[in-house]
Formats: sequence, C-alpha cells, structure tokens
Amino acid sequence: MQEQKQEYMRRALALAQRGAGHVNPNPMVGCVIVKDGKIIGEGWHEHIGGLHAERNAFAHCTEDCTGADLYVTLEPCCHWGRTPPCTDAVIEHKIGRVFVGCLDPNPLVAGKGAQILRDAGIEVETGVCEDECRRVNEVFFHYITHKTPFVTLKYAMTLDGKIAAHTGDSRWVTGETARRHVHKTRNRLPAIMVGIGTVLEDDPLLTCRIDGGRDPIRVICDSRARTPIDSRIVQTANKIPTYIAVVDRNERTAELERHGVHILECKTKNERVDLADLMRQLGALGIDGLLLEGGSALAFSALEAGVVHRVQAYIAPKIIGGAGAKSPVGGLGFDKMVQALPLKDVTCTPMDEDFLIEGRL
Ligand code: AOF
Ligand code: ZN
Repeated sequence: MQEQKQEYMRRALALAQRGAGHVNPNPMVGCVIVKDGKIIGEGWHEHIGGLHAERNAFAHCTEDCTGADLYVTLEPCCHWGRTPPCTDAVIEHKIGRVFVGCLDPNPLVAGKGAQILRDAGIEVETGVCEDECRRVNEVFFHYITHKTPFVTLKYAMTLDGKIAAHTGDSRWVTGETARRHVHKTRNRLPAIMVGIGTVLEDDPLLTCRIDGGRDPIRVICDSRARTPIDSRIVQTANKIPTYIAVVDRNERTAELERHGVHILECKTKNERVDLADLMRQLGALGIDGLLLEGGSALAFSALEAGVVHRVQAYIAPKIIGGAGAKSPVGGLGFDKMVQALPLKDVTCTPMDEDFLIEGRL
C-alpha cells in the first residue's frame, strides 16, 4: 500500500510540474483521484487565476467519485482567493480519503485545510512523498513566508574556475545541453537579474529561447543608471517588462522611463543598491523567484547580503587558464577559508559533457 500511495503521489507531482512558469506566485500542484485501484481523474493548477488542481481533477473525472481516494501534492486550500476553497469541492464530491504531499505554509491554510476535511469525516494522511513535494515548490515556500523572491545564483565556468578567457571570449563555456537547461530555468522563474557591468560588456537580451517559453521579467542592478538607451534591453523594454534598480532618480532615469523601463528607487548600501531593499520591492511586485545571472561583482554582493538561496554552477571539464580571466564570484571576497559559504543538499547532475552542481545556502 505504501508503494502504491507513493506511485500515485509521484504521478500527481509529475502533473504539478506542467504548471511550471505559468502559476507564479502560486505553487505548482497536481492531483489524482483513484477508485477501485484505477485513476478516474487527474488535474493540475494550470495557470495563475485558474482552477486549482483538485477542481481540475474533479472536472476531468470519468466516473462518480463517491468514496474515492484523492492524492494532492499540497494541502487543499480552505480560503477564498482567486478561486473558491478546494476543501468545499472535496467534501461535495464525497471523497473518502485524502492523501496530502505536504501542508500549505500559506497562513490562510497551514493545517486548517486538513482539519476541515477531518471534521467532515474524511480520512486524511499527510506527508506522502513529503520531501519531493516540498522541493518542487521551494520558490513558493520561501515567497509565501518571506514575501521576497527565492533567488538562484547561476553561472557556468571551466574546471579552473573561469567564466571567460582572458580576452573576454565566453562563447561557449558549456555545451548545448547545459545551455538548454538554463533556458528551462529562465522559463520556470518569473524574473532574471544581472548587474550593469554585464549589460555594458555583453549587451544581453535575457530572453527565454525554448519553444513555447515565456520571457522572464528583466531586472538590472544599476545604481547610477548607466544602462545605455541603445542597449538591446532598453530597446525591447516596451515588449518585455524591464526594471532598473537605482539609488536615485535623475534625468537619466527619466529618459529610461520614456523608453518603457520601470525604475525602482532603492535604499543605498555602500553607495550601491541595497539588495535586501530591492528584494522587498520585487516581492511587493509579486515576483516570487529570481535567477541571478551575474556578473561577478553582483554575485558576491548578493551572497554577502544573504539574499541568495540556491546556487547552480554549470561546470565544463576543460581548462582555459589566464591570471586575468574572470571567475564567477568577484568582489572583495571573504578573508578566511572558514568564512566560505557552504552549500547544503548538494547534487551533481551530468549534462552530456558538462556537470551541474547545485545546492542551497
Ligand atoms: C490548492 N490547490 O492547486 C493550489 C493551491 O488565489 P488562488 O485562489 O489561486 O489561491 C492561491 C493560494 O492557494 C496559494 O497561495 C496557496 O496557498 C493555495 N494554492 N491550493 O488547494 C492548488 N494552487
Ligand atoms: Zn485550492
């Protein structure tokens, strides 16, 4: 029975992930309804504002679900949000047992959903594949409690720790598979951020280049508003939402605004944008996840400010050398090895010729 339960929950988890990139700042949720050992309904939260996973599963039921088992990756909600409470639907459809992946940390739910179902006489078991269910929604879990984006620092480097040759050439550090994986992440997270140095050096577009992909909101950390008007980012700001974080407004920020850029005026820390303040402002805009793609100065500032939650390092097993060749994390750096930031829950995933090493801070 334990294995069966896990199998249905893993199916629900696979369904949940179909919502990736479409549901932010909501969680990805999947649901499977089982009767007499057969799946009779499946659903997932497809897009923000749309039906929740449970209601989609009921809508697709092929049989009467009286007495059936319902598997859902996240505790059913019990509040009126953009949609009515899922607990009402579960009770109305006379479900017999509910298996929950993990409790919903949203203070409006947080165990109350499970309790309402139990009070209605429904058997509820929580914690089925709990770790997997929590991991899939690490962005939501962070955002719902902190109201700031979950930040992933991403970079690609050679085995000797360089992100480019001493000439600045960086096309390409990693192979196609690793690069495609980055675009999948850009599709999943609602926003992407780089520093002004990267804009001046690379003139990037920061779009998502996979079929059916969604471009992330672009954020540039640019204390003194030096982003050139003729940069590709400003030139496309009317089509793709673009925010530039500065420390004060002036003629340059006004000119950027005339080109469709949104200006975020932030508090100052060491004469630069206070990243903690920027994260609060992005959170208030509903941005729940952010991919930090460089450069090296911003990467260190963000790590030092404690606003980074996950690191994704793509490593190409090749050596470029060069004392002047840049590494992914710059700034002043910490003085002692004991100050180095250790990663937790580290995984290493081969990606054709490259490796992705990632972990949480
Ligand atoms: C569920 N099933 O599929 C999802 C849930 O504004 P709403 O109505 O979309 O509600 C959003 C909140 O509902 C969200 O913060 C989270 O607590 C919960 N999401 N709950 O029962 C679902 N997506
Ligand atoms: Zn719900």
